[in-house]
Amino acid sequence: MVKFVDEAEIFVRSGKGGDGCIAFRRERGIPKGGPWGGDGGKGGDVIFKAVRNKKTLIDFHFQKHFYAQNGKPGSSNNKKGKDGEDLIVYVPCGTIVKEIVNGEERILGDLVEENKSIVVAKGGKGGLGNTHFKSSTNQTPRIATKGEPGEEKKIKLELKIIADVGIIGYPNSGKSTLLSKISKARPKIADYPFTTIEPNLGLVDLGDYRSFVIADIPGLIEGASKGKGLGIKFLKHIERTKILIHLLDLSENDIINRYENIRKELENYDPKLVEKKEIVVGNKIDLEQSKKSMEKVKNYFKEIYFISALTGTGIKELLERIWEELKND
Ligand SMILES: Nc1nc2c(ncn2[C@@H]2O[C@H](COP(=O)(O)OP(=O)(O)OP(=O)(O)O)[C@@H](O)[C@H]2O)c(=O)[nH]1
Ligand SMILES: [Mg+2]
Repeated sequence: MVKFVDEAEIFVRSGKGGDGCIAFRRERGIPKGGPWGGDGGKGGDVIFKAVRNKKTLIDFHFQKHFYAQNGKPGSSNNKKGKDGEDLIVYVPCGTIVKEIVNGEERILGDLVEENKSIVVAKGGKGGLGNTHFKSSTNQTPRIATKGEPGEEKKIKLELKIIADVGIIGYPNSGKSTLLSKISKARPKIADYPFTTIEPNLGLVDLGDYRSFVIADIPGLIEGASKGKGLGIKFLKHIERTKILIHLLDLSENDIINRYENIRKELENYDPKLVEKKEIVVGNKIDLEQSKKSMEKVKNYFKEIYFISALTGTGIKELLERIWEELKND
């Protein structure tokens, strides 16, 4: 399985409780009003919640501080201060939440299922207004308590990532070139087959909090399921991806045959692989000899995207299309 661990360290602070109030009743017709100060409101909690439309922890590399609202102080007329609002922080499903205390990690929770949430920092209790301190011996207490402070914590988030998208295709079709164009991954690229001998992973950041993980796997050829070339041992890395990008080198001959060969190899390995959503992409359209093939493949495939992984042509549209598919899952 293609897995890598995404990590982030952040700081959270729950809201402080509002202070209790000291006040006395002063109304016409009530000459000696008693204590009348309200309690402070509770501080807001910091809550982490698992959501499916987040795939990575990338947002937490930009925003690192999360503060819930403080409770408001109580006021006269025995009015309680407003509670501070909770802060809900959304994390991808599968995130492990740890607290770091003096360099030691302690697991607070494991947000695997969608919508599961945990309170990471509890808001402070509100203080008591002087109304609470009235007694037979003290009719006019000048005492109220302060709100409790919020909790401050250093949090480590960890996410084991499974690639959302796998790039497959013949050797030399440009899989690693595409990966390096759309992510910070720097796989080896060369004009000979089987340059890639281990899968590579990259994180694609589309902006607007949209990101996904894509894996480039070593080239496949006819007979791969019987051990030809590098074989199919790497296909297990794409078993759990949601989408396959099937990359075609349009500058080659025999494109459709090659496509079908790979489909057969996938099926031999695991019939489920051919049921997976596949987006077909014709690469190397910057080359003169690719022009002819573009017409041919357009007629063969219901949907096909044309790109040049080298120059970047068509890549934006392709990524948006991938996102369309991912966001609904
Ligand atoms: N002209 C042109 N060349 C490309 C394009 N994409 C990739 N190439 C070239 O094609 C060759 C193979 O690219 P790679 O990205 O290594 O191909 P790969 O599919 O990862 O190959 P393997 O790892 O061997 O399976 C390199 O020389 C790339 O520079 C493209 O869009 N246009
Ligand atoms: Mg490669």
